[in-house]
Amino acid sequence: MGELYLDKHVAYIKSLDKKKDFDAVVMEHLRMSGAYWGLTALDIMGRLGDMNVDEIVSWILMCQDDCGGFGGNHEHDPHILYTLSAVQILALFDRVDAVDADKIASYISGLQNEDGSFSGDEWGEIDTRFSYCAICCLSLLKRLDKINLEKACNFVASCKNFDGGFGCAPGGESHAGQTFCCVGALAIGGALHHVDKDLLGWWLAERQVKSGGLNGRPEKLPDVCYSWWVLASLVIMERVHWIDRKKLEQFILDCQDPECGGISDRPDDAVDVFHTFFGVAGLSLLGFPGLAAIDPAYALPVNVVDRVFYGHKKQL
Ligand code: GRG
Ligand code: ZN
Repeated sequence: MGELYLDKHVAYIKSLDKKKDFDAVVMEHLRMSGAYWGLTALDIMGRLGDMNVDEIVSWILMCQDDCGGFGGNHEHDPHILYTLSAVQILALFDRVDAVDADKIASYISGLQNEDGSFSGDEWGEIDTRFSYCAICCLSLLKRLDKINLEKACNFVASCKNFDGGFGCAPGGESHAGQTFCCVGALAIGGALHHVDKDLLGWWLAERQVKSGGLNGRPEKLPDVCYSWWVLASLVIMERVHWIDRKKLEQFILDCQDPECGGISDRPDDAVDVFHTFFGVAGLSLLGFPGLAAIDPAYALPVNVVDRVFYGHKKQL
């Protein structure tokens, strides 16, 4: 088995907080999601305890708008993507009670459209990514009753294509990222009967290329983040044995920077926190030793999801 440079990845993620270079500026507007990727990766690697919880929680609270939604950073406009990331981070730290769940739920329910779809923010762009964010976030807040869940799931189902995959809107090309959002939303919403598991399982398994990596659509290059989008969908549908797991594991390990830590999209590219998270998360789904299990629908450690729903004691 290849080596996972766990300590290096922990050091890389921790170093991002202090960085003030170009990457940090680019990251500024999606800092909330960046924080979710980094912190969840740390938790899977067993190192979340090193972080200053109160400092992070008070920064998250500063990013909340009066309407209940969260922005990507302090004084940024609210968006459903960052609202999910904020709630996911609070769940990681067992601090969901620090926010008013009804207020967040009212922001999210206000984004649902007549056809069951969700807009990402007040500007109205519609995408199945936002359906996933709405359903995942409300489920974590135990407020799924605040939307029309049946309509939400029917809209997601209307984005299913002839190949079994899903797109961003009805008629949109199948893409593994959107497919994860739709399968995840339907799994959480209790509506997986809309998924043709064999047809979609086949399309997803075909995403594996010679190097062992996975791509997001036919004819495209492999990329470590699809080790999440594709693999999580296969795990939810119980079809993960349809790909060569050992070859995928090796592809992810080949994308590590053994000196400075972090994981890139493809071998020898520059690392970033997004691909570091999805690499570690993919290895977790593959059962790599030394990593905590991640839930394929909520994209949070299994022990965190259990704590949210069954109130298990904090595991430090
Ligand atoms: C909590 C895990 C989690 C997600 C939140 C934001 C979101 C919900 C989901 C995003 C799903 C998505 C659309 C992922 C795809 C990201 C990606 C690699 C896009 C690149 O697409 P192309 O077409 O690249 O530029 P390809 O790989 O097709 O060449
Ligand atoms: Zn990628």
